[in-house]
Amino acid sequence: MNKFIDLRSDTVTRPTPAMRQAMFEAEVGDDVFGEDPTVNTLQEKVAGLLRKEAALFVPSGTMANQISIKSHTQPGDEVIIESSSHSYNFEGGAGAALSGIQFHCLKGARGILDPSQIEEAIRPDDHHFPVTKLVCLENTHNRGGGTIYPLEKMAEIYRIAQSKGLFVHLDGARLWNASIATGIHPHEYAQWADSVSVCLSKGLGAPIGSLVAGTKSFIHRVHRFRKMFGGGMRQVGLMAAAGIYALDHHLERLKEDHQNAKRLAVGLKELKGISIEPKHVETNIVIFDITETGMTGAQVAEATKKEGILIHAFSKTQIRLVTHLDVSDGDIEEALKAFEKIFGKKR
Ligand code: TLP
Repeated sequence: MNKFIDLRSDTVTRPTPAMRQAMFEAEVGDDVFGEDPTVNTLQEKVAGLLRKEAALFVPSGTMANQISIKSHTQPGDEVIIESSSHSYNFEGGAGAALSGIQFHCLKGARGILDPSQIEEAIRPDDHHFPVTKLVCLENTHNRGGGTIYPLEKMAEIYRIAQSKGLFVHLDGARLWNASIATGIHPHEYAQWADSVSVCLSKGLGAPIGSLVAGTKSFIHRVHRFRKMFGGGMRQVGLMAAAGIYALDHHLERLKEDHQNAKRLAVGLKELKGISIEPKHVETNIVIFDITETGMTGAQVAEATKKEGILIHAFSKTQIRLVTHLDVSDGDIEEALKAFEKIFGKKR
């Protein structure tokens, strides 16, 4: 048993006994031959949820995003993206290394771009410029603090992209959180993107796995790149079974994570030197500023660790906390007590 309350990420969850049982019982086959029935069921289920023609199971969110980018572009193309997005910052430079694209970064408001910013960033058809080919969006936005992309903005961005002949890829690693928080069905978000990646290994609590969804011909192309990049897996129905279990049992409970995140934000706001706006906490991610505490992020992480709480220091001045399946409301109260011990209450 992990003795720490681990708020570093929602990726740290361990499969529950019931999920392990589902994995144990999974029917499997060789998925590189397309013969794993559990993988096929998961792919159909996710394609159905997102109302796309097809979906493909891949090992990670990073692979899901990068093979999508690769499938939409040619080397030298430009991809419009928000400057703090995951695909630009935290995927090892894969866009440049694997697809030969260049990113055109735009600064969003807590990760959310205005459609007019995208419209302005699209290059004219002139031989001096790279060809703008793709727009990447992230919903919820991780670095933005779990921010939800408003549906109308996504619709407007898609309209602009279509009118200029561009594709839209949605990094929906936490699209489930956006959907549970708003009551907007995942397919309503997915309709405003040509391709969507979703993760099973974050809030949903599966040990591994993401999917890419899109048209049949797009998924055919993505499948080739999954193979090329070494992502073809064999009896991986064991993992797909965990994903199916997660979709059937762990979706609705995301609202508990959202309540816990809000509780953290409200409690943190009472503490000395901490700057946070609880109304900005829309899902399961809490980001706060510690400049006024006089401590660095690394120092805070060390201090909370001594109290049994693991956190992620984004930078010298910013901390991120993520709530998830393995964190109870009691754990949140304990974490708040530890933060109070470190920072003290505001007077
Ligand atoms: N995010 C992880 C870390 O990589 C930072 C986290 O702890 O939040 N898109 C988004 C929006 C993500 O947040 C992540 C992972 C990914 C893609 C990549 O997924 P994996 O880790 O499965 O490659």
